[in-house]
This record gives sequence, C-alpha cells and structure tokens, in this order.
Amino acid sequence: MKIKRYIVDSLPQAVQRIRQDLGDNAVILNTKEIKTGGIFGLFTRKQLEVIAASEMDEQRAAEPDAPPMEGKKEDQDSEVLQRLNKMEQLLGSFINHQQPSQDPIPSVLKKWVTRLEDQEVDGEVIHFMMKKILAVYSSLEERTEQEVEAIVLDTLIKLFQDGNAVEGVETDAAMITLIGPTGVGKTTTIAKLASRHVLFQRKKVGFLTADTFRIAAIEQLKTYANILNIPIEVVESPDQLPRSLSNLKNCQIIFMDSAGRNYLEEQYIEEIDSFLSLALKQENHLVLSMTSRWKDMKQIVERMKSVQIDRVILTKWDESTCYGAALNLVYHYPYPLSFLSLGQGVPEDIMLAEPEYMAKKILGVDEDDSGSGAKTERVVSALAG
Ligand SMILES: Nc1nc2c(ncn2[C@@H]2O[C@H](COP(=O)(O)OP(=O)(O)OP(=O)(O)O)[C@@H](O)[C@H]2O)c(=O)[nH]1
Ligand SMILES: [Mg+2]
Repeated sequence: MKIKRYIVDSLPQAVQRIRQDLGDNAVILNTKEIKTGGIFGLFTRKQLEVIAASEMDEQRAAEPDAPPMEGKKEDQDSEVLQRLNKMEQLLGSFINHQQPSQDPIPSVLKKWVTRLEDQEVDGEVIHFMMKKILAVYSSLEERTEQEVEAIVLDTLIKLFQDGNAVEGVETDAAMITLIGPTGVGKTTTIAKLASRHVLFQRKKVGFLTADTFRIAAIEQLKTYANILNIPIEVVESPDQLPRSLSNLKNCQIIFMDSAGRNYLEEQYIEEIDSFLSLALKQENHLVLSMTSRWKDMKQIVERMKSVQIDRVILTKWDESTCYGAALNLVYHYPYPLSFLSLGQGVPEDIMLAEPEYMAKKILGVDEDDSGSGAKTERVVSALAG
C-alpha cells in the first residue's frame, strides 16, 4: 500500500493529483482543514490536507508471480488479517506524525499578541515586534510569565525610543504653532505649555492666534493670557502677521494657536501653510487625540503631510482605553512625539511622551499610573532645564 499526503486549496485539486500519483483505484483516507503559511500564526491561509492511499497489494506488487489469492489455506487468511491490522496502526501513527504544527507562537506569548490586537496596534507592527520578541525568547533559559512580560515591555519601549519618542522639549524655536483637527485640545495644551515657560523658566511668552473662526476661541486664549499676564495678538489674515509679530518682539517664545475647523478641507491646509511661512525660527506641533481611531488619525497625518510637522502631541490619554495608535504613529511616521496630555487641568495634566509610560498603557501593566504630582514633576524638570 502506498500512502501520500497532499496540501491543496480544494478537494478537486487533490483528486486530480492523487489520480496522477496513485492511479484510479486510490482511496482518500482522511481530509482536514489546516492553516498554512504566515508568520507566528498571523496572516495564515486555509488549505486542505488530504491523505490518500493506493489499494495496490504490497506483497503482490513485490512478487508478481505469486499464486492467485483463491485457494489459500486458513492460516494465510489470519496472516493477511494481521498484516491489515498492522497497516492500520502504521497509518494511524503516520497521520498523527504528519500533523503540522499549526500555531508556532508559544502560548505564553499569545496573550500579548491578543492584547496588542485589542489595542489596535496594526498587524505590521505586531509582526515586527514578534520577530524581535521571539529572537530574545528563544535564547531564554527561563520562560516564566514574568520573563516574557519583561521582554514584551522592553521591546515596546525600544520601539518607542527608536521612533524618537521624546525628542526632548528643549527648543530654540521662537515660535511654536499648534495645528490639528478641531477639539483635540490645541488651545488647552498651549495654555499648559505657556504656563510652564512662564512659571518655571521665567521666560517672556506671548500668544498669537489665527483662530478667528469662533469668537469663543479668541476669548478662551485671552482668558489664559490674562491669567498668565502675557500679551496676545489676534491675526485675521497672513498680511497682519508682521505688525502682530512686531508687537510681540519682546517675547522669547510665542505660542500660536490655530483654528481646528475641518482638517480635511484643502483650504485649511493652505491657510496653515501661509501662516507658517515666516522667517522666524519656528516649529509646528501637530496635536492629535487618543480618542480618535488609528484609521482616522492616519488620514489626518496624511492630509497634514504638506505642512512641515516637527513634533506630535497626543492628547486625551485619560479619556481613551486604546493606545495602539501612538505606537503605529511612531512606527509609520518620522515625527517625534513630545508631550502627552492627560486631562483638562491647566497646567498640570501634561507630561513628556515617555516611552515606558506609553508602552505600559498599551500592555495594560501600568499599575503604578502616575498621579498628577508625578506628571507635574516630569514637566517641570523638562521645561525648567
Ligand atoms: N479629558 C481631556 N480633555 C481635554 C484634554 N485636552 C483638552 N481637553 C478638553 O477638550 C476640549 C477642547 O479643547 P480645546 O483646547 O478647546 O481644543 P482645540 O483643539 O483648541 O479646539 P478648536 O479650537 O475648536 O479646534 C476642552 O473641553 C478641553 O478641556 C485632555 O488631555 N484630556
Ligand atoms: Mg482652540
């Protein structure tokens, strides 16, 4: 008896190959759906495993001149029976042996893949991470849960570091403009950053707003300017900029607020561009909210590509439960992250974009979530430096 195993896309495909190899009398012994290809159990495809055998008698094939089966004595019958039983056993062990290992991810790592998927870390990033994690994992002597968690965390932290998270907040820019979609927290973040510069760096800070789209938007920034006792200039069109800048010439750093409006409007992008083409040393910080889906965030970044983006600030960490977008952003785009905003409180709810903080949020191992005191400490030390 000849037994062969086939991996095919469909049964008809198998039948054709079996006929070719084993002849018309071949029989199918077993069929089973299996997953093939892919890496670490991801991106696999469904195929069919077919085990077939030809009914050719082994002994007869080996001894073509053997007498015909008719007329055999009884002990020959039992010998044939024994042989058949043995063959059945062999066949069973052959099938078991041929079971492909369908899922090469060690089970201790599986829960982390699921966690990353739940956090909307995209497939390419998970794949990249798992390659790195498995390389370390295979060299481990002890593969305890704690060991594995430490490797996963470490890999994630490094990914954030490689992606330039926390480029540092030291900047010699004379003007920082916050741009981004509506309602993400641009104005609130400006107030937080400006407060820090005024209170801890004792810098002369000024506000400039190009957001004349809503009266309330100007009032909002004016309120913060009054509290901090700093000058504010409102510009309605790019040609008013020179005069406004001259009024702020004593300031060491100017924060410019812009209207969110609809970031998908071409006109908005052009408008930002015209405001941003100044001779002044300036940086543009794109503000994005962690409450938006990665798909939407990606679309915003793509639309904003025509504007020079120096850093990215991620807001509303306190309102989100899904943080994979931060990692996807760092992996797919060259923009360094600078700050994370974690609440409405001005100025305390802001911190540096620390890789460890973000990695722990994604993995859900942030049992020691920093209280606002710790956050403030971090911002103070960053801005006071
Ligand atoms: N929970 C939470 N709320 C925030 C955060 N940052 C800002 N907000 C709130 O989000 C709302 C919008 O904030 P703004 O600063 O006005 O947002 P904006 O981007 O300037 O909005 P537009 O000027 O309309 O484009 C306000 O209620 C803020 O208090 C944050 O990190 N967490
Ligand atoms: Mg605003």
